Amino acid sequence: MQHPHGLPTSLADLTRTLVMGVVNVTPDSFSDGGKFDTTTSALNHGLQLAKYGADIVDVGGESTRPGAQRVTLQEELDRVIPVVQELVANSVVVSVDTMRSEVAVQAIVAGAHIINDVSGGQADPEMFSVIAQEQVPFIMMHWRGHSAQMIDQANYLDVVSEVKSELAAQLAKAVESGISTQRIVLDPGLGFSKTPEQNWPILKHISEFSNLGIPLLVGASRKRFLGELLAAEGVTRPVDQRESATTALTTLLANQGVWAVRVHDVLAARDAIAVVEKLKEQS
Ligand code: PMM
Repeated sequence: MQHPHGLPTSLADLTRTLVMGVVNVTPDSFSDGGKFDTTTSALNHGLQLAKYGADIVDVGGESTRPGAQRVTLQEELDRVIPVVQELVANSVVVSVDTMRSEVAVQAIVAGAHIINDVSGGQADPEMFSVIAQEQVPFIMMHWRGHSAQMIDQANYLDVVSEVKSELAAQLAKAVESGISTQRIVLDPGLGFSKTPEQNWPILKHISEFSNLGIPLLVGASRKRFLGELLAAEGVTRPVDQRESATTALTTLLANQGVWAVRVHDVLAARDAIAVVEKLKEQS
């Protein structure tokens, strides 16, 4: 397993796909909005995910669901920083899901190990210099614009090659700004400026993205494209009934050697990865 440099050794030694558990400290995320919107409930959820085997707990204070409005910097800091501090105090490896360099800086001061930027450094012109300075692993997702606009940006002639080349271009900019390729993780950004149908070719051709030679993270968990796949009689499958499909994807992605999956049900993901690893051991 090719890991980004700068991970805690507890993770750097692992040879399987890692599991990133999601903690959204938001009232409005599509998957778990409102469940963990206080420091205490978010912290308890993060600790629970770690207990179930999350290698990384991803803390986010801003919903990125299509159409969502932005929160203020202060609100994002107030949501995220206390949770990061407490999780780190409990020896949890933490990533922070933010598009703001100021949140990244303060999260790193609070002990966060990884920055996860769904805009891949595009939303905040200072993000690259902060990451270059702080030298933490940096997850760069494919992104075309903020949530309010993303539904209108899902225009592709060839989604796989366009997402790949846009990610490669953003990677080149990060490297020009002084970020080592060895600290970067790429993510095709399922559901971000993509229609439900456009996520499937990306998943089918995930090896195209691995060919960039950078570890990959994939976040498919409970997303709308799974709800549409499983729709019955025209009714989209509800968010809390998309787990088996999520786990099926985790199995396939782990079998293809992706670096990490970002999921809500950590135990299910770890179980799927255990099966994949057991099969890989067989002659
Ligand atoms: N998806 C969401 C939020 N953050 N970060 C990365 N790197 N990749 C993703 O696919 C991703 C993300 C939206 O999902 P959520 O509302 O369940 O957190």
